[in-house]
Amino acid sequence: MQPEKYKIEEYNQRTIADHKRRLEFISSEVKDAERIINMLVDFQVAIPSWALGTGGTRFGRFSGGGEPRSLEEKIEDIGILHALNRSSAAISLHIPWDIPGNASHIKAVAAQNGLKFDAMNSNTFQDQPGQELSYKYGSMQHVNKAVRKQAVDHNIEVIKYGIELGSESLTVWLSDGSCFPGQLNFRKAFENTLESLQEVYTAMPDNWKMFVEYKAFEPNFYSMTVGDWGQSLLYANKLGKKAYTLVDLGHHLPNANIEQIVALLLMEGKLGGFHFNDSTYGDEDLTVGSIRPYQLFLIFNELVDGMDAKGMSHTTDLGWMIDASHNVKDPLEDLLQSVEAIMLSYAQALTVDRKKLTEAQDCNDVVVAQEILQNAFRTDLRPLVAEARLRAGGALKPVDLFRQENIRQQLIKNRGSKTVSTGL
Ligand SMILES: [Mn+2]
Repeated sequence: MQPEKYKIEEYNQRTIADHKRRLEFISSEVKDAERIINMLVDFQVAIPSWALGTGGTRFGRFSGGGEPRSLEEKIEDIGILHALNRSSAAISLHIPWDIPGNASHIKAVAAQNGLKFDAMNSNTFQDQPGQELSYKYGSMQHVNKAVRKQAVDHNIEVIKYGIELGSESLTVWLSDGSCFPGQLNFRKAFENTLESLQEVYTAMPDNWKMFVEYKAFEPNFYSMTVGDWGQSLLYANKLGKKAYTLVDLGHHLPNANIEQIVALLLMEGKLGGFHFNDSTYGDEDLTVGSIRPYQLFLIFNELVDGMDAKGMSHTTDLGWMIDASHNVKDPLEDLLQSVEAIMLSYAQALTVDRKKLTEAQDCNDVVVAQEILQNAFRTDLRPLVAEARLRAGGALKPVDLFRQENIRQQLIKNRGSKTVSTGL
């Protein structure tokens, strides 16, 4: 199903003259264009196995058809994305929605598509068919030790799957919390959760990382037991050096200053992973950069600044993943747009003149500081992002090629129009 190499090359040839003209202009405007292009080529964003179908709503789901019916087909979908943009070289698996029954076969399918396995994701926010004890009142926080043990055992099972696939990290997102005052003893809930996480932490190989993801509300609406970055950081610090906080852009209270959170977590050496999406109100999981592109840029500005201050590798020292869902767009087109928005914000952050910004900050020149950031944000760097794709063998305009090649129609022909992918 992947567009063939020669088709991508033919397509690129048709618009290469326009592209080269734009590239030449921007390369003369921006310092270090060549360095930025090379960094963009290296930067990869993982796609979660649950983002390839329609979902993310508790109301109607409207399948666009051709949704993947199996883990193999999900990998195939990400292979299509990666062939088009050369920036989606990893898949993040969710257990039990996508159990790799035959690990060596699944690894081979991934390798054929040029993909690696990013963080593994456990699920104790739903009861599975045949599950002995219920998570209705929480999992790792539960007042009953047997429920906590079931949640711990599940996470250890997820680690085992991950080891077989070559993954090196586990993301734990807990929906634990309470819906009403008095329902929960906050301290006991925290201590039970910490004890459970410690058992999982101990079961992780030494080269693994644990990402503790927080969320302000939903599905619990009065308290969340890992509700914000402070709580996540508490767990991560108590667990040890393999534990980190994971920031999901949609998991904050409205108007939270996420860029400041990112800066301080990096300063503490405790930012481990990142989930990209966008939202207006809460956790709508919309296309990255579709609502607040300036905020996304400001976050990347802190990411680049904070990683450079610690001598971290942009490509390997943080786990980058999209965590979005789609109900009105084609999921693959949506993901192509999301990756493009991430690359663009990253590129803009790389152009910020940090020396001048520091000078402006040191003499309290608020106006110049703002000018420096907004100048970077308002410079159109799309030709640099397109050039990085071109050099890596991708398409100059991935969404356009996806449509011209009728890829969705081919998927519908192969898989049917009534398929539903597993996920939320
Ligand atoms: Mn997330």
